[in-house]
Amino acid sequence: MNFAIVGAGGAVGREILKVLEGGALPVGNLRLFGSARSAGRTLTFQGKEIEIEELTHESDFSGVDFALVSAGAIVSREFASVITAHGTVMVDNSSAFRMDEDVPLVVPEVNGSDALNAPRNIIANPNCTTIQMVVALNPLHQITPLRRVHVATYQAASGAGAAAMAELEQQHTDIVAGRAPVVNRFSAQLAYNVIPQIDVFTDNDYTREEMKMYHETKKIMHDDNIAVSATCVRVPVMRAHSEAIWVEGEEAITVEQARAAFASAPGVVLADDVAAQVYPMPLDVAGTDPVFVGRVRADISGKGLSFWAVADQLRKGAALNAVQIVQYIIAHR
Ligand code: 3JN
Repeated sequence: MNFAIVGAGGAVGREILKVLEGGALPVGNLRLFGSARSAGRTLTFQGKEIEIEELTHESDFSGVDFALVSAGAIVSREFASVITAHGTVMVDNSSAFRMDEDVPLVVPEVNGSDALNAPRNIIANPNCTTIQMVVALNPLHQITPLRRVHVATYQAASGAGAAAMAELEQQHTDIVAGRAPVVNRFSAQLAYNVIPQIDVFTDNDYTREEMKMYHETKKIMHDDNIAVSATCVRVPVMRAHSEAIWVEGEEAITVEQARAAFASAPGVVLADDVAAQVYPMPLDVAGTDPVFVGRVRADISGKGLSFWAVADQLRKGAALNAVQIVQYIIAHR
């Protein structure tokens, strides 16, 4: 089968290339697309150099079965018709189409079959924080319908792209050398700091990132009655997002029930042994595929349940989930 990666030079694009390099999909021909700036550069795939083509309105996607697109919402909106013109299925990593009724929003462990009904040939990959949360919420939702979710996220620099990761590293270098750190990618210095803002603020004083978690969770889980209140925070971690999650369902969920559900849930690894100080941390999780869950405990303030979930934002939060959507379609159509 023939594939394209759009935004191949970005942090997610390069991670998609890595996932494909590992043999995740039956790649016949692979084409790479990028902006005018990255066009002409080459990337190596299976020992072969592939040149990045500039994405233009004249780009011809005929013969491409699936395009994995990660170049931001503006590019996705502008070029969706070019990419899908000849029947190519576009798996889009941006927020451009996520809430459109005729575009499925898919996390294969939760609602894979939604990917089989994509009338516009566009399938949306959810926001990274939502992906890892719903993978962990879904097994609990099978025990009793979840009604309220409170989450605080601890999001790595990787979520803001390769340049943001480089900025965090440079800030540490500059501070150690006695130089003033340069701030470009975030609203404040990230090194030795945490920033309680991801994306812009909306009218209700939640940020757009927080509202993505609210809306996308309902759509993926097919339940309009799950209300998510999120506080999204950037932390000086290079890769892998962490989330402190509190849930309340129609019925109480015991810790034993929750642990058993997590232990058998697809895509989840339960790493929870506080006596041995075992809990997931981003340094250990970076570069891996699953959503790791730990610190499962009963809520002492009511009938809820609290836990901690960590996943690599570039893999399950972006590249891997997109590839798994394609795998699901190939296996089921
Ligand atoms: O900052 C993060 O950790 C995740 C960022 C996601 C993001 C950043 C810029 C634009 C998105 C997204 O995936 O929702 C978008 C967007 O597509 O709107």
